[in-house]
Amino acid sequence: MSGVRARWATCRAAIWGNRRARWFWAHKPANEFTRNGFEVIEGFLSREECVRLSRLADVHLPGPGHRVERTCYTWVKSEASHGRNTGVRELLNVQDIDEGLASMLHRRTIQDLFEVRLGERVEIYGFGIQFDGIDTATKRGFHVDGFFPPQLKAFVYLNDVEIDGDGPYTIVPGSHRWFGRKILNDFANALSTGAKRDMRFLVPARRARRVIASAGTLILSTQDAIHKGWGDHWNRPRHALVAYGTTTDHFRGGSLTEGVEFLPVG
Ligand SMILES: O=C(O)CCC(=O)C(=O)O
Ligand SMILES: [Fe+2]
Repeated sequence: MSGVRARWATCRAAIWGNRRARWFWAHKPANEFTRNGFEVIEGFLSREECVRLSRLADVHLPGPGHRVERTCYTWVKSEASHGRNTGVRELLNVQDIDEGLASMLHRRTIQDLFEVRLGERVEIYGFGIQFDGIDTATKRGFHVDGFFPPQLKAFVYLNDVEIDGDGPYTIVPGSHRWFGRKILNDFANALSTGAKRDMRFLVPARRARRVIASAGTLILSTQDAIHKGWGDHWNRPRHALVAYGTTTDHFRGGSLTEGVEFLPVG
């Protein structure tokens, strides 16, 4: 496809995706999660469980990206060529090496939390544990992970996030319902060299909420809301458990595969 046609295809996809997202959110029950695009629930995990999961990740995360066991692998973001979020390492499909997480998945604890808010069934692909190292230079700015289908993430801080320098999750309340601004940003990306789904313009940074919270706090989030990790993450690394899901209607099955392309073959 020629450059112009590819760009036009990107713009059409942005319009289509945002229209479907707008329709999706227009038909949801009214509550804090559907209004803001996220909800913060304190005390979801005990401090002991937070320490246990952080240690489990620390055992496997050092070194280059590699397979651990079954579908569990590590993803070292600095191995991607885009140069963003280079301080992040993640252990993916942790449910395959940890009974506690396997049982949480099976009991549908997180799925239920989303379901009561969305009024529809939700599936989780799997759990990741992220180590987000100190990074004041390469953090990706405001973006959405996708427009449609809805991508749902549940983040649990595994250590206290007390100040901006601890790297809080940052999200613009209500922005999952925005339409024109997201499309314009995607047009701008198609016309320049902007990364897909970056939201660089018309985002009022003052309205963004930085989630400062203690270890064990759960953040339910829909990733079509405009969000980012905090760019000036200077104080201490952050560990977070992340559950990745979507509505059952859009679930493709299988477990997490993000970043597997960077694993050594064999
Ligand atoms: O780690 C964070 O605070 C945000 C990262 C992010 O953009 C995401 O997980 O979609
Ligand atoms: Fe994101």
